[in-house]
Amino acid sequence: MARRWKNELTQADVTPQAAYMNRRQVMAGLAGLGLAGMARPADAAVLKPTNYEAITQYNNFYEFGTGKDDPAKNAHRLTTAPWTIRIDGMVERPGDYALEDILSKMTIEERIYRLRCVEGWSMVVPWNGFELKDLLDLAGVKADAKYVAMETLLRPEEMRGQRYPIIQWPYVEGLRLDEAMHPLTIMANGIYGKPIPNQNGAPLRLVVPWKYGFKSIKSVVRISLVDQEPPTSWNRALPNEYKFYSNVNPEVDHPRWSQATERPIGGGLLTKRQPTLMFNGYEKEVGALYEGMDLRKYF
Ligand SMILES: Nc1nc2c(c(=O)[nH]1)N[C@H]1C(S)=C(S)[C@@H](COP(=O)(O)O)O[C@H]1N2
Ligand SMILES: [Mo]
Repeated sequence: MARRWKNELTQADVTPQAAYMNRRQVMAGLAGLGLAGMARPADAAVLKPTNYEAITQYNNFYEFGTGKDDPAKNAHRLTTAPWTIRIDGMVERPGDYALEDILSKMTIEERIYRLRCVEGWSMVVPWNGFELKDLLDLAGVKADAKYVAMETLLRPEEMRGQRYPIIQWPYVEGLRLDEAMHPLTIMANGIYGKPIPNQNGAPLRLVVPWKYGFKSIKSVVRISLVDQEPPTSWNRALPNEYKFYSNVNPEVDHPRWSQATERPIGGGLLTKRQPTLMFNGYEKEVGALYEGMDLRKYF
């Protein structure tokens, strides 16, 4: 399948790190994901160290606790195989899709993306994954579908955070269909050429790089094509603070803090805050999706 979008970030933009991954480890990881033929990211990875630790130990995944280090401590309890994803609603071929069947039909590639959390911190993550559009095409989206709704696994026995009503479980998110079909929108099953760690949303999570991190729902078990704007977890919890779109926008402050700058994670305590970019730096690619929309109203 042809690449429809090209990385502008290089390995030099990846969150700097302590643990250095050598070429052999990267290639082994790629082989494990069925990516052995994918030379470019491995060649890039050999040039620069990457901060695998920061990305896999500083997480938001409330199903495993609300502390930044809780997911890394607790997520090993999650069983991620076998894994099926129900695709239903307005599709030609609804059903329970086994993850391995999905992956066998997808083209896995590396996408180095900025990740901006609404709390004001950021990372740059080299994901491995496939375009959500390819999965939606597999299921066959019907003409009247307008939105995509997604749901995280509900399994309080393994996800201890779900034993507490921090938010309404399961975690749910959604995109407008054109956002979901955009070539920047991927489903990730790997980081740094290795299988995605549980704390980062194994075995498959959404990544929408121009939106605040909470839109990128983890450990997805259901994808529904619908014709109404679906409910989303953080809008349901705090409707005045989080609305449906949640596009990164340095000019629209959160009601309780500024969104003009962000703190890069993984560079040490002296790391300076940096300016937050419109649409997290992806304005050229996605700005047209929101033409004519009042972004102060639809935030
Ligand atoms: N199911 C689920 N998905 C989730 C979250 C969560 O708590 N539960 N947290 C979100 C938030 S707030 C962010 S910033 C990103 C963090 O992804 P990372 O831990 O891989 O950096 O995941 C998002 N996806
Ligand atoms: Mo977040």
